Amino acid sequence: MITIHGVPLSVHTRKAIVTAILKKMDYKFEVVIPVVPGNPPANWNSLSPTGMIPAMQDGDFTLADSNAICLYMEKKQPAPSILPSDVRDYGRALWFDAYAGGTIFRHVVHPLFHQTVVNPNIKQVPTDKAIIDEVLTNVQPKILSYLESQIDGKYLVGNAMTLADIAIVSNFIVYQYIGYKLDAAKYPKLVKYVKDIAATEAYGKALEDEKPFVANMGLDRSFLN
Ligand SMILES: N[C@@H](CCC(=O)N[C@@H](CS)C(=O)NCC(=O)O)C(=O)O
Repeated sequence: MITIHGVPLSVHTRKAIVTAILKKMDYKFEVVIPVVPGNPPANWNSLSPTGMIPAMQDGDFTLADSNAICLYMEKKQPAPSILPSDVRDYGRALWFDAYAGGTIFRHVVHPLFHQTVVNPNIKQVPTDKAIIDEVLTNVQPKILSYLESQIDGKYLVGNAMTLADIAIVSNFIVYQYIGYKLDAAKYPKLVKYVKDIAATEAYGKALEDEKPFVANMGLDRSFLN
């Protein structure tokens, strides 16, 4: 059995969980909250050399990084695949995964999450409203417009859920948990796309499983109703 270590509501941990659920893999979950001092287990440094979540254990084999973990699961249990067979679709799925982590998370969700949740509630540091304004006014519009231009159907790439959908939508789940709304007038395709992927069986199960964490942190789950 695979053990996934992380926090279910983390953007990157959710990628591993949705992939495991989609592939009907035998997995269990261990909570590790890196931003809370003293929380990670004693062997955390060897499980996750960066200290970040998620990390995974499969017998005596360990692995960190959501991308590595998802691709490990893809090899271990190929069906259903999270990567398209068409070479261009394959390339685009990997691109969107990289864009999700390197651009959407790093430049939008991470700063918003830190300013609205981590700083005031965990680190007891005041929220820097200038950072939030910068993200919402100058950073986010280009990213959301780009995604709006790329959506043409239920899935971002091909005709089944891929790593691209798992990674991109995971960011917008957290974005909405912390109270930000996607403007349906400006980004109608993106709004529908996120809702439809979140409602798929595998994503729906992952989101259902993380309900207690969301409630515990006082986050907003109403957008899923
Ligand atoms: N490239 C990594 C990024 C992981 C990452 O940024 N994880 C965040 C949570 S979503 C984290 O661990 N943050 C806490 C920290 O930086 O200490 C991956 O894909 O797994």
